[in-house]
Parts: sequence; structure tokens; C-alpha cells
Amino acid sequence: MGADHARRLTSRVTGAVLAGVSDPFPGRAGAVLPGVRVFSSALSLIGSADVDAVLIASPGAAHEEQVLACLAAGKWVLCEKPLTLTVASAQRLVAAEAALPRPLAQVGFMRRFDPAYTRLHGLLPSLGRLLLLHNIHRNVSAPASFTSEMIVRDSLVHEVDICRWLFADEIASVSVLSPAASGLAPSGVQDPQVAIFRMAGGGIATTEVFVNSQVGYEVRCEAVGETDSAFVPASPAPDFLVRFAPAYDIEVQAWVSACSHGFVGGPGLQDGLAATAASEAGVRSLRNGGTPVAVRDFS
Ligand code: ISE
Repeated sequence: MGADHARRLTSRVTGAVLAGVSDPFPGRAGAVLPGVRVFSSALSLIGSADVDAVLIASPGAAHEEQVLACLAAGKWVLCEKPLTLTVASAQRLVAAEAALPRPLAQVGFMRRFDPAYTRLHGLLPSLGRLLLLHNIHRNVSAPASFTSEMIVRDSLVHEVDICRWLFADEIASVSVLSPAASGLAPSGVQDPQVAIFRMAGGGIATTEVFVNSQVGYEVRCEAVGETDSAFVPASPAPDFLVRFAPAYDIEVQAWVSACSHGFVGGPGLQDGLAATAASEAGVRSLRNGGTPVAVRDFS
């Protein structure tokens, strides 16, 4: 993901210069782009006077320390989803940013920038009151290390954010059901999963998330209103980097432009906290046979 963003920043985004990259494996960092500056650590990159803004694409467990360092250094930051893996860590980031003169952090929920999703968002007023969302989220395959809980925290989290955005509402409860697992999923991994979000305003969203589908990378969404429905159609692709390349390009260009003008123009830390809270509820439901779990209000 980081390498993809580095190439995006140097070839498809205007208004920024790639000041350097960091990776726990220096050899991998140096291979991203010929001649790219490699920092010895994420924190040394964040602290550098040559760096004004930071795009974080490390694993979720590393995000709290790195986002905190960006906030402390007064650096703009775009942090890939999930913001963090626990509600407590997300709350610490929200509190740290609240102490600053202005918000600095954006969370990488890129589907809000995907042309098909922004078209659907624009059609919502014509559908009447939004009642239901039906989502499909399939990967071809996932690494053997991708656990049942990561399917919720790293994959389903996209539907968590997109449902909050499309409904303009909070998720009140989450139920994650476990159909018969695919024999092609790693042993012990519950894949597929079916999630049901009950929104605070009464709407319901269903999601099939299937990360070892073998079929293709496929994301769909149907919005059902009182008078009409509209779709994000399936656009099968080899993987998410291909399917959502336009979304990432638009998202990162908008982020660079917003930083240059002194504001955060996309989902912020409060959105990241809300998504982490819903994901935590989803993991608890998954572990409890699909029992609906209330999402605590952290607003
Ligand atoms: C990955 O991290 C993403 O963000 C993709 O959009 C998602 O489809 C995939 O399941 C995740 O692992």
C-alpha cells in the first residue's frame, strides 16, 4: 500500500514532493522508487524538517504511535484505515488532536472518493428516505495470517464507514454472522461473514464480506430508498489496488490540496473512532455467535 501511494505521489498527484519513505525493511523502502530518500524509521521521517505531511500505510497496530508523532510535530497526516485497533487508542488520538489549534488528521476511507460511490451518494436524495443498504465485499484471496477478526477490522471497516456516510447516521448495533466457512479459507478462519448494521435512525445495512472468494475482487452496494434504488455496480478487478486506483488518486490529490490550503477535507479522527467502535462491536458479535452488540456512543 505504501509503495502504491509513493508512486501515486510522484506520478499522479500534483502539489507535493515525495520527501522520503520509511519501512521496517530498509531494502524494501529503497526499492520503491529509484533514488528515493529512505529514512531509518517512521519517527525520524515524521520528525524531519524536510517533511510537511505524512501518509501512513503501516499496519494498524503501528498507527497510534505514528499519528501521535505527526500531531505532536504539527504535521498533516493521512492515515490508512483502520485508524487503530482499539477504541481506547482512537480516543487518545481524538483527545491529542483536540488540544491542537486545528485538526491535522484524515483517515483513509477512500471509498468516499470513488466515482461510483460519489455518484451513488449524489443520487440518494432522489431515492426517497434511505431504508436499506446491501453490500458485497469480496477479495480473491487473503494471506494465511488474515484472521477472522482482521476480516472485520481491516475489510468490513470499509462498509462501516461507507454506511455511516451514506446514511449520514451512526451505527447503533452490529451483528456478524458466521455461515459455513469456505474450505478454501485458512483453517479456523471464519470466511465468509455476514454483517448486519442497525442504524440509529432505523435503517439497516447488510454486508457479505468474503476475502477468499476465489472469484475476483468485487465490491457492490445497493441503496434502497422509499421510492427508488441505486447501485454501485460490481467492477471485478484483480485486487483492491486496481479496483480503487481512481479513488486513491482522487483521495490523495484532495488531501494534498487540502493540506496546502490549511484544512482537513475528508473523514477525520472522529470518523476513525466511530469505525473502530463499530468494528470492536463486530468482533464481539463474531465471537458471540452473531449476537447483536451495541456500539457505544463516543461522540
Ligand atoms: C485491504 O486492506 C483494503 O483496504 C481493501 O480495500 C479491502 O478490500 C481488503 O479486504 C483489505 O484487506
